[in-house]
Amino acid sequence: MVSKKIEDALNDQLNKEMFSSYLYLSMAAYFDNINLGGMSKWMKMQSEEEYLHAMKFYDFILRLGGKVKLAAMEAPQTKWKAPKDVFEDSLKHEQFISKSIHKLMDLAIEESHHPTKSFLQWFVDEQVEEEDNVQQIVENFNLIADDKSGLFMLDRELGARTAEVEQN
Ligand code: OFO
Repeated sequence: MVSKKIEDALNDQLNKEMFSSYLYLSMAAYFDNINLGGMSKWMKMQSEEEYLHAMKFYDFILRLGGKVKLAAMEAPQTKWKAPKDVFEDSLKHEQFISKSIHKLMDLAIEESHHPTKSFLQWFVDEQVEEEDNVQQIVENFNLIADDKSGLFMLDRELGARTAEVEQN
């Protein structure tokens, strides 16, 4: 059993995760267009991870006996001035998603809905990791500044990303 309020909030987060997937795919396309294949690969993997996040919400809503409602998605940003700006926007986006997860957790606590609290804890922890990962990349960009060989190296490093094992 789940209240309409929690069901709506879970669906809202499902849609936010789907948008995250779409946004990261748009970021990947930006990097492909400027021949930074490593950064594009990183973004594509991030996009896939976000899709899996959305599916966790999808499955959980159904397990609660609720209804999945997919909503219209806004078009993601497609242009950036420089590679570093993309990762800065990614960091801002993750901070926005963290806030949204925290608000959802507040609602689950308010409504004493223990299954949702337990389900969301994974996302609370995951957001700490997501923000930290992107923050580190932004710091790498700060270190290399305008150095083209540094950009090349960072592209290679980000292209070496491998899939993380999803839990839960
Ligand atoms: Fe789903 O963690 Fe990023 O947005």
